[in-house]
Amino acid sequence: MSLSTAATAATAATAPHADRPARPARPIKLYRLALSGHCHRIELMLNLLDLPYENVDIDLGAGEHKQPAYLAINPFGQVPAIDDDGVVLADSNAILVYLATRYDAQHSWLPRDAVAAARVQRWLSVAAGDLAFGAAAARVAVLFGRDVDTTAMIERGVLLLSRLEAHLTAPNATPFVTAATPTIADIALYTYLAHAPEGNVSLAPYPAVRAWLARIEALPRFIPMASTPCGLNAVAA
Ligand SMILES: N[C@@H](CCC(=O)N[C@@H](CS)C(=O)NCC(=O)O)C(=O)O
Repeated sequence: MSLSTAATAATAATAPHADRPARPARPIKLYRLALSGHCHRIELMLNLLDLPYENVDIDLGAGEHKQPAYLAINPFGQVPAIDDDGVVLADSNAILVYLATRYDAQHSWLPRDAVAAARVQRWLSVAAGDLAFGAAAARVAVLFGRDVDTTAMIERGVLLLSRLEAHLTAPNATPFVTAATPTIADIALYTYLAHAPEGNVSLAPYPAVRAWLARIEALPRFIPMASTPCGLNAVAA
């Protein structure tokens, strides 16, 4: 191979997604549980990006997620996972990164700027930590009638909401969590915060958080996750 040929090949190899279509050739398979916020964040992102997809419901109640067929898709035995024409990925935040990087030509959902990208990652970590083990865990316990003490989960959810309220009302606050336009950080945080009352975590004391949730719900092609008559929703009904 000549040097100029090698240089051309190297350029082609490093050009971002030069060989990739702007849209999937066929619908992306989303392995999911309809009541899972981790799964909803992917379905929401697929809709916001206007990508074709098909849901494949996994029966967690029957243990389908621990059977060999599904473990071949995600050895961790969890939903969500996707199959995009042979690209099989698990973990909701990893899938958000993939969808934004591969299909958002404007790079607005996951900015390429170092500081902006780090700010998005910071909230993805919050979604996988304080949110997952706080408000989301409390909701799962209530929803599935688990005999566990949810006090610490609820406290963690309340602390996160008060921190997010402060973040959204700070002098330098932006309409979305990290920017003037939404990013995958907003999507990772949205579902379990919107459904926090189902786990007995109230949104009432947090007007800025509620306004931010409403801004996400006003985005074109937004789709909700079905709400359940649990926790504070049961009290309100
Ligand atoms: N880090 C994972 C967590 C996913 C997760 O916890 N999924 C739950 C449903 S919401 C699940 O599959 N639970 C079954 C299990 O862990 O055995 C992600 O972000 O996708």
